[in-house]
Amino acid sequence: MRGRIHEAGGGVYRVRLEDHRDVEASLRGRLKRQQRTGSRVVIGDVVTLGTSGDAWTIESVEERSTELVRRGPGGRAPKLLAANLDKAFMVVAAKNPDVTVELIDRLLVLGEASGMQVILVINKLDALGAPDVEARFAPMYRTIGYEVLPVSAETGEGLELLGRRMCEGISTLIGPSGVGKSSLLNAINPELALRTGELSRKTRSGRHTTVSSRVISLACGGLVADTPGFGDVGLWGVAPEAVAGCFPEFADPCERCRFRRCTHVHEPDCGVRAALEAGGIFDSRYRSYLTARAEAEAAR
Ligand SMILES: Nc1nc2c(ncn2[C@@H]2O[C@H](COP(=O)(O)OP(=O)(O)OP(=O)(O)O)[C@@H](O)[C@H]2O)c(=O)[nH]1
Ligand SMILES: [Mg+2]
Ligand SMILES: [Zn+2]
Repeated sequence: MRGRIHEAGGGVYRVRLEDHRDVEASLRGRLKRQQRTGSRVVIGDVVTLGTSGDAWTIESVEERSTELVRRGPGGRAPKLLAANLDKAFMVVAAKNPDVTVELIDRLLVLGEASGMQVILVINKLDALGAPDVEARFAPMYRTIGYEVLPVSAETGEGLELLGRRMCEGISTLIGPSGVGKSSLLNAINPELALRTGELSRKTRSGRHTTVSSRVISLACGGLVADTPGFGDVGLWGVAPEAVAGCFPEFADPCERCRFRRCTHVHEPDCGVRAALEAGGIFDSRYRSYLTARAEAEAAR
């Protein structure tokens, strides 16, 4: 019997079987040992189950199409959070907390590195000054090729399209605490009644409202992985050589670099820097690239 891990915690897994039943299962001995050595079974994993007596056991894990990994600061071991997600909604707020290009670029790099399709969501469109924020960021990221969805969980603006995107396949919402991820899920699927928090209260205690890892089934058939752990998106978490590949607009200019292993920092005849000078690459994106690259080198 095949199934997908919908919830993981304390050595017990809730698995949605292909026939739509939900069962609890534990790991077979060999997988349990691997769990300790680092290759974990996570939500989103597709597994094969067997039974021993009337208990379900997870026998094997299928190859993953994507991996959502959080890399720890200072070279701490990377942690796999979820597998086989199709889409990542990178959520920022137009205000409270305020958004910067650095934050957006960090989120986009994280998404690109995971192999997922990345969609940028700008929430709290109802906030004072939000239209200016939208005008500053949305056109730039659309030019690069990203889908940008300005929304408000409060007024419902833009939620029809976000809901449609969320109802296809498995996705996840990633973004700092307080941007409104749980509020958006509640607005799209009110039966969920997820806990949402007051920004001020959370900031003071430094705690996140969402703490457990699980897959949520939307009424429309979509699945959403709810994973805490990207509170500050501190690290870019990518190998130095892989950073340029996380900036989609660098792909064509890269073809024109004289050196195959060009870092686009100091080499002569660099296609990326030529594109930057010609206005084909945004200054802020190139700055984010340099920051990401430097951090990746430092973390090596
Ligand atoms: N004005 C406004 N406030 C919003 C909107 N969406 C969410 N909020 C408020 O922002 C605060 C944080 O919302 P949450 O949904 O808890 O944020 P979260 O991203 O799930 O936060 P964590 O679970 O801590 O990661 C709450 O007080 C919400 O009421 C919106 O569209 N407009
Ligand atoms: Mg939340
Ligand atoms: Zn180059």
